Amino acid sequence: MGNKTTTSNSKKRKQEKGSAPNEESQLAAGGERHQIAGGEHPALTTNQGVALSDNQNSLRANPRGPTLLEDFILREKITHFDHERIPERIVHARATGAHGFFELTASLKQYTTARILTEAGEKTPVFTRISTVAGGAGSVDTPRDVRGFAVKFYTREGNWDLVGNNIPVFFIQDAIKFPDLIHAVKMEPDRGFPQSATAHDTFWDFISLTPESMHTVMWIMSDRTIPRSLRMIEGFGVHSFRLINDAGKSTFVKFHWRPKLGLQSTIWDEAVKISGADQDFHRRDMFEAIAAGNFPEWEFAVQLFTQEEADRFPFDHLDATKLIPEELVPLKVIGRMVLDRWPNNFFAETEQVAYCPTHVVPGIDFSNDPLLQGRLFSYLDTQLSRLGSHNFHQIPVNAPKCPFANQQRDGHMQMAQSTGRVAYEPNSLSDNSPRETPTKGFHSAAVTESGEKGRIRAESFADHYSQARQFYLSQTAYEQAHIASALVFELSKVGHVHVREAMVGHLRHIEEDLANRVASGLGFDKIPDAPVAAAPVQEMASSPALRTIGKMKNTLMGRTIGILIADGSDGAVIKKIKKAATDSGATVKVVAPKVGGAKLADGSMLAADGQLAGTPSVLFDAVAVILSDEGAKALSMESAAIDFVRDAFGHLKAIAVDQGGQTLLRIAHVGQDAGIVDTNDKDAFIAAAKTRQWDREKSVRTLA
Ligand code: HDE
Repeated sequence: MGNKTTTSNSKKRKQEKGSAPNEESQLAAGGERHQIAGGEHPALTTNQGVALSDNQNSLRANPRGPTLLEDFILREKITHFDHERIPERIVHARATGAHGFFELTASLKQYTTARILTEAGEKTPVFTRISTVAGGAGSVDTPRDVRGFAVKFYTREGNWDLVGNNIPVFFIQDAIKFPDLIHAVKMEPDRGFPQSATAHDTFWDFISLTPESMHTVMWIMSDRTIPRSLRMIEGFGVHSFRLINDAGKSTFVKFHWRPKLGLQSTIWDEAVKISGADQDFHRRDMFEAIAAGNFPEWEFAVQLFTQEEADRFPFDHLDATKLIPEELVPLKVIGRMVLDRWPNNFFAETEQVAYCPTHVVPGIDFSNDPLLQGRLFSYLDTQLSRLGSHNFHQIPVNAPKCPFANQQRDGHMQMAQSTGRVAYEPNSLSDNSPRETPTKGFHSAAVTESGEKGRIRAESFADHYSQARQFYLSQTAYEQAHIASALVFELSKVGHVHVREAMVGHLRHIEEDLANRVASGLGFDKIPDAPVAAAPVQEMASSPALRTIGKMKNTLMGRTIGILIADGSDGAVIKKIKKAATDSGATVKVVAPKVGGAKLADGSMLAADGQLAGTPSVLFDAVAVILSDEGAKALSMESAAIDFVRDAFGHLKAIAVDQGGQTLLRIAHVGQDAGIVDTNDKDAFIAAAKTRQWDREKSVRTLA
């Protein structure tokens, strides 16, 4: 018989930490442990606990003959493998998840009975999953896309799922349009592309025919949808919800997450290149941050308002295409979330976690937002097809961490063994069967509903442009240019000219100057007509809170600096820059032509964290280029080195250079500005590394 792994059996059984789950199968397999390559291992068994003697060869009729049907070991292994996948989510398939905790810092006792929001100082475990929307599970991390922001709070009163996005508004007002929206944005059904991109005909065709999407279009064309890190995005519950207090009084609430590291985005060209350099850029960033103990953290805040206040808003808060400006209803910070534990197993947790907006606890209730109302149906339905059973709540990542009991029984993959003869309520046969809890149980808000039934869009939902205009006008000039350029880029990928024209027509209602810039970027010789607006455009106060640029924190915490070196680099300069960066909280990575490292001027070797060809500057927030004259000469022949500095410059990053570094910049035709700093001035470099060199942008690309 062919190759066999040699195993020497060890009779001695050792009680090991973490071996408990395998204990039974080990006993079934004769309690034997096998020694391979010096370690002690439990017996490899079938799912029935039968030890395998050979995991390298299937059972053959003779050494060169057919494989036998009786090989139950082969069949069990292959069949299980064949069924390893469950359907991926139709939206939000690609994601990163992590465990952590939520800590309430200010009580909302006056507004709600929900214990998670009333006991300041109390910590509640969470599982948070951050996703892209359009791409499949294996797509890249950095397309232009909304990010899902879903948090499962395992409260003492049941699970509460806050299933939101990193953008506070949505494309559509009514759930009945969701399948159309998603069919339009996903890869086109006849050709199967583009994967994970809005820049194609069907998406913009749908959008151009859906004026209500214009506000969200402004957000997705902004840099919010190309985040630098999942640790640097905001989160929003989007819809209005209700809080209910012990007197039964309800107050409307919007939920917000604000990242401790501040907001930061990439430059579009940078995001595109990151997709090539590291498809898992965001997942890896989160993994490495948690492993290093730099736990991602967000503030949790609420906007609270009454029905009377809502009646005075110049928009309808039940319309998910509208937000409530912070200047109108300020945010009240009431807690924080820290993600401090990576899942043990990606499939078991990040893939199988099942969020449902219907998962609320007593004291929290829904509003009449017609988008939310549709979601209240969709998520449970989705879980049934993805996870295959009504018992999905028994999967550990989904199970409440508080006791739960009812008379629901049996079903596919039932794990619980309920006891006793009673499986109904009411009953008089059991003293300890679960009963309803009239006072503390879940109550819906007592609201009076009246009016005529029908398939009607409320008139108060008719204003589609005012907040889109407010968003655009609230941005800095740099951000406005990015929005205009993103629109030009996306619409340039649309083959149908009438769709491009229709979009520019809508932009005229948002801001005439924006429409002109996009029309010019698309090469139109005349500006298309604007469609008839369903409601007049209102002038709204500028809201600086809607910007990204001002929300970048003046820190290097959570950021990474790359140092490019080669043979002959000056070790003392490298050390100085490295220390200044790490003292400011940054992570530092050394990049060299060979991963083994470079031989420094003093003859010592410095190992690299990345090889130049595979570690472009797009992976860093700022770079230092520390080279000897010979090193610079050698690197001038390497396109990866030229790209390293050209891209760092083009992506508006600070660059620290010594004399050799300057030589490389010259060869790469990289100009000089305030963001190019001598390595002798480490403080100037650290200050420049904390931001982007926005003023440089006009010198490196033509924006719309
Ligand atoms: Fe979702 N959405 N959605 N959605 N959504 C799903 O549920 C749906 C909407 C959001 O990390 C699905 O379990 C409908 C708004 C996130 O597992 C599905 C409508 C917002 C996630 C579904 C919406 C979201 C989902 C697919 C229109 C922001 C990922 C897999 C009424 C407030 C959760 C799943 C995770 C996932 C339906 C609109 C956020 C198909 C019908 C608005 C973050 O059930």
